[in-house]
Amino acid sequence: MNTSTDTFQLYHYGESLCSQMVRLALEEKQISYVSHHMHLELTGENLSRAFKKINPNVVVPVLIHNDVPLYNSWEIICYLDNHAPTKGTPLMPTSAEGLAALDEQVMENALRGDIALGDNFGTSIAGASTYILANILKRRPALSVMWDYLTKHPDPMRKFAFCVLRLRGGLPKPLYEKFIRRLAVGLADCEQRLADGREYIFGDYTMLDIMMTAHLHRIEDVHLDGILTTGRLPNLADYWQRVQARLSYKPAMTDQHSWEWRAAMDEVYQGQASPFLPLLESALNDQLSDLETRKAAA
Ligand SMILES: N[C@@H](CCC(=O)N[C@@H](CS)C(=O)NCC(=O)O)C(=O)O
Repeated sequence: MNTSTDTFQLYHYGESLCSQMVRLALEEKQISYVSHHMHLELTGENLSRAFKKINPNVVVPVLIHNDVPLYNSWEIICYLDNHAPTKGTPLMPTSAEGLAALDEQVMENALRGDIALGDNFGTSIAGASTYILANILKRRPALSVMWDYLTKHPDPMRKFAFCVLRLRGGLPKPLYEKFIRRLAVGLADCEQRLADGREYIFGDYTMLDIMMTAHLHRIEDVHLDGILTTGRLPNLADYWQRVQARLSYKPAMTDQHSWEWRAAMDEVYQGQASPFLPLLESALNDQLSDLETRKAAA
């Protein structure tokens, strides 16, 4: 690694889960970068011709390393760890359990474009946030939003989803219920992994903890964090405190909040718990009982 000539530029949005993950990785690896903070739904900046030259797929984050653009948050994180293996925190697991489970767990937590919303934990937490996106889109005239997404967004599923969000204020309710049930599966799984008192998901801190930090931060944003105080997820609740106490958390997460996202959160939730919290509680209880029954039978 030649740090003196290395330059990193990050195109990102304050509240995007994938941008948060890459910023956490950059902080953990102690790699400095030039920040290009963008707005997404508020202005449609990511659909502009200028940004399409940087990423024709119009999504953030994009990390540019010495003129080479890198896409996909989990691939960027692996790239950074490979590029600077001895700098900052190593992000790959060293335990046998971690090595065996990493790929599957990364795919479970990633915002993958090749599966439907709600088919893994990552896309479920993104889906559960869409009331916030709808509220931000409401700041712009419906016709301008429809024109932008229908003519400029390359992803057929997303362009349709953004129009539905602008016109209906949210996706159909059964979809949110699907997201919530999928979240219960992931939360129960993490609780179970942490149950032996380990500090992080695979023992030592890894890229999976980066992904979970962004997801738990989002659980707070969508006012589902009451799930951490029910007493059903004691290890995950402690883990959440632990990842927030890391030096990476403030610069990568809270220092990067975007005003329109915070305003939308306040307007959507009005300081109250999400109306989906009871469903999350009951789905989590089912999930935890199921895991206990399976453990007892093993
Ligand atoms: N697979 C990509 C997903 C990137 C992604 O979906 N980014 C979202 C924000 S988290 C985005 O830019 N959305 C804007 C849009 O689709 O218009 C990654 O992991 O980086």
